[in-house]
Amino acid sequence: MTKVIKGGTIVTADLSYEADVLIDGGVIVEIGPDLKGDEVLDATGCYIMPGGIDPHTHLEMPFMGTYSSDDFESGTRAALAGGTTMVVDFALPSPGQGLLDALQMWDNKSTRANCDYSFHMAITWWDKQVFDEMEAVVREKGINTFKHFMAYKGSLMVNDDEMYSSFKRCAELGALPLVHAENGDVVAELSAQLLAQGNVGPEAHAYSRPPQVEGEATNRAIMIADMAGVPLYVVHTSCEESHEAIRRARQAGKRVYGEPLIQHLTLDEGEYFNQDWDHAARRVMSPPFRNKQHQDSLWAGLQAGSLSCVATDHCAFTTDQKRYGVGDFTKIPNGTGGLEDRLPMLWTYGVGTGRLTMNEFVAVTSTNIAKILNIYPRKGAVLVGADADLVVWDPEKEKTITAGSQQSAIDYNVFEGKHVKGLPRFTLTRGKVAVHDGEIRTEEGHGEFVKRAPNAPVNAALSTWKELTAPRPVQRSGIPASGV
Ligand code: DUC
Ligand code: ZN
Ligand code: ZN
Ligand code: ZN
Repeated sequence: MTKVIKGGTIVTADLSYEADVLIDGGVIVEIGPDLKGDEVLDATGCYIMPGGIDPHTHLEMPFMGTYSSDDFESGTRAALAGGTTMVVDFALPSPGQGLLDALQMWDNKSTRANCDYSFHMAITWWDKQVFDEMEAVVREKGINTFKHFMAYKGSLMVNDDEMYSSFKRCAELGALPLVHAENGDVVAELSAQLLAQGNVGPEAHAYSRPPQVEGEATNRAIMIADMAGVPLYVVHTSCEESHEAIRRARQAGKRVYGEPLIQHLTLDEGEYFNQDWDHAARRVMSPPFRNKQHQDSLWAGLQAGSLSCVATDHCAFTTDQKRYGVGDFTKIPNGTGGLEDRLPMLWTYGVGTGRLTMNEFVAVTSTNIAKILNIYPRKGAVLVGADADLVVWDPEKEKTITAGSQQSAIDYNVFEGKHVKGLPRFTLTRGKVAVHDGEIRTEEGHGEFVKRAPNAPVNAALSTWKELTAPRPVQRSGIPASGV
């Protein structure tokens, strides 16, 4: 059974043109005028784009005494409803747990996925076992990215020595390190101070994580990556301080990628102040929402190319879960949702306002991500031979976002009341229609794990500090060469 998408305009990261798309066996087999197929999907008035790839989700994640409430079924259903056809989640070893052991746990959860997926492996502790297992993770399991938390002191956080060792290992293996860049020591100190002063409400969460903690950590991670001779990917870049560090590194020829979230692009710190407790707590995430100047910086970064892609960090907790933190903001589970809304929100506030072209939209929601994660052109492309992970986008279709009609399992939506114009008419996952005009036809378990090969050596960081890693003379006797 072949399918043909007819009458639409193909929009890729490079160009826009009118053509039909013929699909067979889950892949694109022909692109051109007047194609015929067994089943016709009408794309009149629509754009045919690579499905979104969300490089950053936390589905069914054990975190802060609970589990995030969207699992691989509801999370990927939400993704498809909004035009996203692949998610990259995180396997998180608990302290002392082996990487392969943790990966097995995430493998078990992900069997319910409705769309394709991959994992980043988190490095949450460090010893020889972790060093050794990283090789199997890359070469046998097909995971070429390792995540490092510079915050969450006492649980997920790694120290600089561990991060440097892991970054060097990534360099050897052709893997890309990721960082959650916030100075965890300073966050812990500020949090304790705020609590001691009686600032226990959700707004104090924002005060405990000012832009400086993110800027400092981003700078530090970039310098450590440079010393290790490895590129770097900075997740959820939320502020000018972090963006500035990324811009400067890229200007110096270092391969550093920044990933703003749709939440930080469109919601600001006003969500925390003079709001009722539930409203503010539902928006507690790390990093927190920032002011308008930071938002402008992020939009400018997407336009200028200093920021590479847009993610969600989808990590959804119900209101009841958020209420674990009544009386102590540090116990509010950190995280917000966005999987279903990333594409419509970015289209509306980016393309709809003239801040992004349609081609830039495709680049930052799909193609750039596929390239950075080394799955292009199987994903992120409308090309013969690519997976038919596609969204047929209707620029005239509108709705007001509301929790009542969302796919996510939680009881609210941080974008509640936002009006979006631009929504999927069809979402296809490897050729299967999962969404048609808002009607959900997902198939639990349809999603497959996508292996990602290590990057070629050409993807090494272009370090300006070569002399540091070059062989250096050593006074092996330990006695100073010229007396002291
Ligand atoms: N930030 C969040 O808000 N939630 C999940 C993990 C993270 O870094
Ligand atoms: Zn994070
Ligand atoms: Zn995250
Ligand atoms: Zn229809």
